[in-house]
Amino acid sequence: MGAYEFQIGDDCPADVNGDDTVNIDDLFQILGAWGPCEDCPEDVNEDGVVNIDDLFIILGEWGPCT
Ligand SMILES: [Ca+2]
Ligand SMILES: [Ca+2]
Repeated sequence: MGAYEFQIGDDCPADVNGDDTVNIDDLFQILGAWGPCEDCPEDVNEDGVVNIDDLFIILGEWGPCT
């Protein structure tokens, strides 16, 4: 019963740069896109804003995606 029960299909939403790993690069990309952002890969939960919620998802999904 994790705090973030993300269903990962054939893609990993927290992997914002698409290298199949959630790591510091994705975290920095989140920080770089911080703020209102529509249709951005950095907006992991797709609520139109890149913020702490997306950062926590990144941390929860940390590591290889597959
Ligand atoms: Ca990545
Ligand atoms: Ca978001």
